[in-house]
Amino acid sequence: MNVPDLRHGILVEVQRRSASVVDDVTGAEFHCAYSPEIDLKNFSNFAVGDRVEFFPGDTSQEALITNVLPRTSKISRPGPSERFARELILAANVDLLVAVTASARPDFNPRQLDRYLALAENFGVEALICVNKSDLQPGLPEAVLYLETLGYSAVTCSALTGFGIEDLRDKLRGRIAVLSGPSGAGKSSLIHALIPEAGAVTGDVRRDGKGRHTTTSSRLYVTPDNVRLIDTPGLRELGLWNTKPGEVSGLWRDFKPYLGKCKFTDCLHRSEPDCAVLAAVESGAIPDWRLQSYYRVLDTLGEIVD
Ligand SMILES: Nc1nc2c(ncn2[C@@H]2O[C@H](COP(=O)(O)OP(=O)(O)OP(=O)(O)O)[C@@H](O)[C@H]2O)c(=O)[nH]1
Ligand SMILES: [Mg+2]
Ligand SMILES: [Zn+2]
Repeated sequence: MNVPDLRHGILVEVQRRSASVVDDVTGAEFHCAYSPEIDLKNFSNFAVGDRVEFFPGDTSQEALITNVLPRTSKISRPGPSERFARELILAANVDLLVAVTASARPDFNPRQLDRYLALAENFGVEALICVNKSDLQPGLPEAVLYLETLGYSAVTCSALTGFGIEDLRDKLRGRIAVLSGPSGAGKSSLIHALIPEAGAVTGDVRRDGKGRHTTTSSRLYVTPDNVRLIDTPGLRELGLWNTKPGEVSGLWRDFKPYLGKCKFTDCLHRSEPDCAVLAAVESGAIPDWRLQSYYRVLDTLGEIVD
């Protein structure tokens, strides 16, 4: 028997009994079954972005994924049955979360944007703010300029006209990125603009301006210039679910200097006396919308919010 020709690759699409793998070296895509020997205890499930060893198949045997390599990061949601007991990995090895927001249609909403930034902080993934639809409303909103002072990077672009797309591409190069953000912000349109051959499905924004849920399955797109982008519908509505109330404020970068300085050690910065965070908002050091977005996340912990 021949020695199996084992290769390394990345999962670009995952189904129940099989997955598509892109070969690290050749860039070719293989449709593989899973080896029954893989122990998923430490992995929960296969996810797009997972790095694997695989056997590309030959005349006598089908292509087979033989091993999953350790993850450097994961973005997950509660499993379908036992809530909080089992997690479902939505994307693996992500090193950049692009928080996509529209400058208009739907209206720019900094409190909603904060939710995606908190998600990135929570999973230990760097965030990039992407304000799309610059053709409707150019420039960065004031709230985003503030977020830049906290160390967040931001780009403004238009998937429609192509404005800013090369700038965005430069920031994605060499990374495994996920696009997250509300329905209708233009995530699929941006993937299409960045990777025309992807043919990502886009939908018209609903008449009520809320956007239509269009993308239904996850896919990782790989380009020759080393951009790897994951389009996953699950991220759009993901709330923080693996976080305790007391941990949420630590995800707000501008709250950090004040944490531990409140009168109560378990202060949630709502209306407790001698709260250092509330004092900072009062003095104008922290904008009020940051406090409001924090409350919104705190109030909806464990829920799926759209
Ligand atoms: N004017 C303008 N419209 C855009 C732009 N980008 C996307 N759109 C439109 O916005 C709508 C929603 O775009 P999608 O790319 O489907 O949005 P999405 O974020 O993928 O939405 P979901 O898959 O539902 O989460 C579509 O009608 C797009 O044509 C842009 O830069 N400018
Ligand atoms: Mg989409
Ligand atoms: Zn406090």
